[in-house]
Amino acid sequence: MNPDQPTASEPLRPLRLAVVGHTNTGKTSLLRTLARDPDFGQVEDSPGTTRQVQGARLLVDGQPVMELFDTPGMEDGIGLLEYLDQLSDRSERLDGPDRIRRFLDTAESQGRFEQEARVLRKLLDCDAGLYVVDARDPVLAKHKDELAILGSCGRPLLPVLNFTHNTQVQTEQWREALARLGLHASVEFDTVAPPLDGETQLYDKLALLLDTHSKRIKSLKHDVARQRQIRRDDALGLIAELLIDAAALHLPSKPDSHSLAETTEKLRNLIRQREQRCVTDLLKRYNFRRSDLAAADLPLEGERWGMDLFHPQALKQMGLHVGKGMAAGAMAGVTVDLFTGGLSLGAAALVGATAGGLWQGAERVGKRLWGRLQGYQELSVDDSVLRLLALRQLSLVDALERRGHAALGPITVNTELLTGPADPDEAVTQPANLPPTRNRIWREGKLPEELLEARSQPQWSNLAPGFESDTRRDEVVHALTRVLRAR
Ligand SMILES: Nc1nc2c(ncn2[C@@H]2O[C@H](COP(=O)(O)OP(=O)(O)OP(=O)(O)O)[C@@H](O)[C@H]2O)c(=O)[nH]1
Ligand SMILES: [Mg+2]
Repeated sequence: MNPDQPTASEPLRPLRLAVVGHTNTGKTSLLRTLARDPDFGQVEDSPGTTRQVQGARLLVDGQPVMELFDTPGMEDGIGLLEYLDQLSDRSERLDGPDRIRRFLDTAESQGRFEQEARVLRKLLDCDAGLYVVDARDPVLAKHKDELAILGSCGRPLLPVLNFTHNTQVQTEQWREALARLGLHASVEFDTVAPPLDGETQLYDKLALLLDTHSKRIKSLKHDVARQRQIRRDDALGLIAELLIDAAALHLPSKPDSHSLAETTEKLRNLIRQREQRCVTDLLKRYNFRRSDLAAADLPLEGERWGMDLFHPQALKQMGLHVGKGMAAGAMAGVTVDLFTGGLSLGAAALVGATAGGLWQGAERVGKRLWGRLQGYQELSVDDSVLRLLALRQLSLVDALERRGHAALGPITVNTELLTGPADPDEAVTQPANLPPTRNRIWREGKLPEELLEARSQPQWSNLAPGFESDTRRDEVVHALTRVLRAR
């Protein structure tokens, strides 16, 4: 039996969670991040943004396992607690949930406390609540009072300490205040830049708190991890496709300098557009919007990572060695295969083919060499540009994996953190979960065999007429995906 399958003792319906808390603490943002939906609800840096309850459903294998409900912020906890105390005076010995229900029948719940009533009604209707805290706030009377009210609904509450990336957080003060109210477990989160294991921690604590639903919560947790892995593999597959398209691209040019310059620009533009397409595909795969980038410098323009692929500075920034090709000004980033004459093995090497590869593909390659005999030359991208493409896209994937769907700011790619400084003797600050040598291999090591093979197969490039995919190309893309994963 699958240990993640809900047992007979677990209810068949999805677990229902109300996301509650003071106004403007990031409740809607938390929902966006957990649901991976940047369009969920409305997020503003002002109180009272969410006015109505709205839900999102999380599925595992097409089956709903959890329903999350966003609620309006609590605004007047102090006033409401006073009012509830008065209610208890009149109707004695009501327990917490009954007292709340009594309140929900009063006219005040339609008037002065309308927002709070919506929250409490939803919490009573759910199995548990996530209490979202802006951990930058000091713990004030209003928070204590609203917690007392929420706690009296008789539903387990898991506090989520949000904004934890901020340096001004009052985590200890909050933990102490929460413990005094009997809330001993809490999760630290940041909906804008959630920790990579943030959801795992959240679901683990929730499973402890909600014993009877624990199998379903664990199935969600495992699914989140599985989907993450699948997303990453898909992303690396997209990068592998990009690299094969770029490595295989060869454009013929007449050997005069005007034609060479024109073909160079054409080649560069094809590669730039192809990189942009990869960026768009990656954003889509991670469920981010293109406007997240448009808000900032486009990734292929502007400063830092956004620098043009063929600008020598872009290579330096990634810690890449600037080779001769890049230094050659107008033709920077482009390799010219010079024709020296004859169908010799030397010519084969110039096309970038191995002897075996050349003769196997003699028909096609023959045509290319014929072109050379006619006085044509072939342009292809420099190795260092392939390296830069790989590094930039890998950095983007890392940035997307660290970005919450609540983030409103532009996507920032921290190139230095990912590749290390240009000088290998300098200390390299690597995020703990990245293998330290992964990107260094792209900077310094031998180019993967798969790219060398692609160089000898111009028909593998989807960027030029004559594109022909075959099973070998598919194999090479898969092999390169594995290389990208390992590195
Ligand atoms: N830096 C940072 N900003 C956050 C985080 N969570 C939310 N924000 C920002 O805080 C503001 C409020 O976020 P919302 O998600 O609208 O908060 P809310 O609790 O739903 O607000 P109401 O619906 O008005 O009660 C927005 O500007 C968010 O972008 C976080 O973890 N880190
Ligand atoms: Mg909201």
